[in-house]
Amino acid sequence: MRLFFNQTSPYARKVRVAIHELGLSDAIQFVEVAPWLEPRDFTDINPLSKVPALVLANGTLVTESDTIGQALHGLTVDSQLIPKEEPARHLCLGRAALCQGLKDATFICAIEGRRPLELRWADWVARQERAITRTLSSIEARFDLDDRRFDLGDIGLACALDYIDFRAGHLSWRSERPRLAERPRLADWFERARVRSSMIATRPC
Ligand SMILES: N[C@@H](CCC(=O)N[C@@H](CS)C(=O)NCC(=O)O)C(=O)O
Repeated sequence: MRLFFNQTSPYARKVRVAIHELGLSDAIQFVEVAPWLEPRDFTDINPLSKVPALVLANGTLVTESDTIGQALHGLTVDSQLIPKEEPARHLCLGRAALCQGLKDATFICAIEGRRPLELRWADWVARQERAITRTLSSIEARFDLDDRRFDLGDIGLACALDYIDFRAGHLSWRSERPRLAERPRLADWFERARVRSSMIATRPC
């Protein structure tokens, strides 16, 4: 199998962390690409020219990070990436999807920041930043943050928080949100999640 990725993509990172957690690193060839440049040898494989993209052993292309996560889960005996039983399964996928939205909002802000100044849409960025702040408060209040588990939803959350630190550090999410509890559960959880070996091994360099 081959995984096409780049260092800074939070979507590719989620898949790389999942691969590490599943113990599949030796079964996969990691191929670094520059998707924005639409290199021909990559667009021949993934015409969308987006990372991550997984090519299975039989040549099947799988795109979209959460779909790739599900494919890797299906390939691995005893995978804990996605619970098998309901309601745990859809709760996990729901957490993963919400955290995907966090990455999307942060990514939109980063892309806006690359435009020439006169073309930037400040209201659109502010809209995304409000979504990020509200979503983090909702996660703090509602997510079951359990250190005994690091499933697709948790991986999605850890990668989203690291990406917010990387691209939207000015949001100061640890201190700027209304305090819902004496102790900041989310920040505490992230301090432990970010030092997992899978997270350290996949840090953008
Ligand atoms: N929804 C996709 C998002 C993938 C995505 O947007 N990847 C970006 C890198 S962070 C990319 O490859 N962009 C290149 C382009 O759009 O030209 C996923 O979850 O995999």
